[in-house]
Amino acid sequence: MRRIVFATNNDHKLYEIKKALNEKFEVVSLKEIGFNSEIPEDYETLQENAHQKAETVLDFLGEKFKGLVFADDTGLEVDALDGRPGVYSARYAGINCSFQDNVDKMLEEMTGIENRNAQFRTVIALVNHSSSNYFEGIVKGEILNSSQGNEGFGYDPIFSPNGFNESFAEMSIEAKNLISHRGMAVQKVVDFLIR
Ligand code: ITT
Repeated sequence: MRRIVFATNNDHKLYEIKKALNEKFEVVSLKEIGFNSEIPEDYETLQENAHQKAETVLDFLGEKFKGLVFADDTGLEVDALDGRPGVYSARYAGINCSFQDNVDKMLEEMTGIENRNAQFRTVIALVNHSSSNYFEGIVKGEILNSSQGNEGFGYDPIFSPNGFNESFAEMSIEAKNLISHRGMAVQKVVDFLIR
């Protein structure tokens, strides 16, 4: 089976992607290749950050590595907040904050705001030593008034995708993957590689 290295330090993402690519590709984690450093994300766009993460790991693997590396950068873009926190979603409540800190801050900032429309956007960078390709996935939905559910990670307990009465944190990984930003972007990667 074809192997792809996934450049993430987020175990939840790793798990989702492993499920999504199950049987099509073998997803290799950073732990498995012996990469133990923080991956930088210094840019102001999802695409540039995704590219930087994937390239950092490709450089680590060196010229002899002939395979593919991919990385995803994801942001929650809230209409009433002019698209914030967007590319800064991981550190919305401050550097080294927890998922819960971010959820609490979002609920507080959205208190009393009627327009709850938001979207998750993922950009995946897929790189090797001769090319880079990008794949975007978007899911639209709304920010709930309080947390619901215990599955998933990040902002999942307060995001409900359009057409569903549950939050992402009330869905199984398989159900989330079918409609999510990451699931959509991964499907485009699969179509590209299997074309
Ligand atoms: P890597 O960069 O190591 O992949 P990360 O957690 O820093 O992991 P991102 O910068 O892409 O990943 O994501 C920013 C934040 O957005 C992340 O910390 C979560 O809080 C949130 N997030 C990303 N994907 C999400 C999802 O599917 N559901 C809920 N929240 C998500």
